[in-house]
Amino acid sequence: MAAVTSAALAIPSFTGLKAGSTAAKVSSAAKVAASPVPRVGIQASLKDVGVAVAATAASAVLASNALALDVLLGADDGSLAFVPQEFSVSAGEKIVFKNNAGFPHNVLFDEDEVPSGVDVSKISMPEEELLNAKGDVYAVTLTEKGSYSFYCSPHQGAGMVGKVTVN
Ligand SMILES: [Cu+2]
Repeated sequence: MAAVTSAALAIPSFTGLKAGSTAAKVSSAAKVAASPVPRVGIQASLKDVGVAVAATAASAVLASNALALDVLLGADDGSLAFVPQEFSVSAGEKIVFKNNAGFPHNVLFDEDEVPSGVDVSKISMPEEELLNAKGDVYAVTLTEKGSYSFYCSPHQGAGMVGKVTVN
């Protein structure tokens, strides 16, 4: 009797895992949600599993946006700019500069335009370093409230400058 029960349990759990692995192949984003998928339950059809994966992926994106602000280095049209060029963050919120187009770029803060007492060498990229490949990131967290100006040294003359207000 016990053997029959355990066999009956094994079949649905195998089905659940298989549905999960099929969904995970849909996209790389689905992999993030792969582990919770088997918990959806053995009754879920493949279509239901797909919906659950999409919902989980969307909430993961929202959660990461709440903790960090992305700034593109180089606009999609190739122009040499920070996108957005002027923005605000909360003190302690992470700013993630992402290499997008027209690189190499870097991110240097202007020592004359940061709140007093802030050491720009601690928040800027190392002077000789450049982001050379698409998707390279430089992340910084500013804790002193106030306004900061920053620029990309290869493209400062072309107007690749930006401003962030920390509230
Ligand atoms: Cu640049």
